[in-house]
Amino acid sequence: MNVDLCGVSLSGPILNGSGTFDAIAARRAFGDALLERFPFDAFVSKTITREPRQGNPPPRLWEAPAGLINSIGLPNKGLDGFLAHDLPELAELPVPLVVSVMAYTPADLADLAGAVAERDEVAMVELNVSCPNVESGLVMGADPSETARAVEAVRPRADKPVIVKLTPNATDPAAVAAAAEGAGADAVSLLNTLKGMALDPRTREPWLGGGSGGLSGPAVRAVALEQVAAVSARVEIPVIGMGGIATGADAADFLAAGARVIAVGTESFRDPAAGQRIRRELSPLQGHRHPETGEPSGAATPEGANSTLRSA
Ligand code: RRO
Repeated sequence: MNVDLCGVSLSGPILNGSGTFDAIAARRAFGDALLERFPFDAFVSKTITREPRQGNPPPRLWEAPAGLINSIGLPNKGLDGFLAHDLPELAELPVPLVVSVMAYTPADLADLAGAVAERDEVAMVELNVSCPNVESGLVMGADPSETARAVEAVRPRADKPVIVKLTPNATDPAAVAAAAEGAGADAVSLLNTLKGMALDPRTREPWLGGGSGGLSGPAVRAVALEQVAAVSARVEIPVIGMGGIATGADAADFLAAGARVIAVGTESFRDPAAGQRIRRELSPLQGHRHPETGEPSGAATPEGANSTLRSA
């Protein structure tokens, strides 16, 4: 099941969604067994920022029907803390490392992405553009030209593949994907969480310390599948599909909709070994795929996958 993602060879098509699997804590809990049976074929770090951040006040999670609303607020050690403490541990993982970065201006994003991309331990950089550009007040990833500006700033600073993580909270995510591609992105990943809110049932005040949050899990799967299909139809660069994938059949659907590889997110909170299980369940559904293009070649239609999407 070898897959080429932007020139990086992966031993399969399963990634994690950024921020949904703490590999450093898992290594502490499970020891080297984690490395021997690592659930993903590439590992995506939690998003980092230039400066350390505390994150949002608690509560940070709300369990929704078939999903989760989070308002974590990007707690992280900042670039220096990440490079000193987390990167050496993440470099021990047996799969290529993708580091997710976020900043509040294109120039700061370029500085951060450049500092990360120059490290040998890092295979690819993912730009999390689900945040406002403080210069324009617009959420970078909600607007095609803002996204293009961010990617244009990063492109000359990173000699590694650059993935743009798309937000579903855009009028036309496929137009944002096309803008990212036009500005030099090597891949897009989608989707990040959908804006959501929950009220405390006793007070009717916002439950989450951050006020509102982002919805993920099976509740968003149909939305994600539609956006992955729309984006895949619009761009030539590889698409990393995610949003509520919980089974091999779900993964097969996203691949049939045009994703080159898929990512498991919220399901890993329920079952830390979900990535492995999904890989196992997907394998008999996949048939033979070309390792570089991801195209199926003459094999049977994967069960659970809507192959008409490919020819549509
Ligand atoms: O940290 C978060 O609260 C967070 C981030 Br940076 C993100 O990109 N998506 C999300 O659902 N939560």
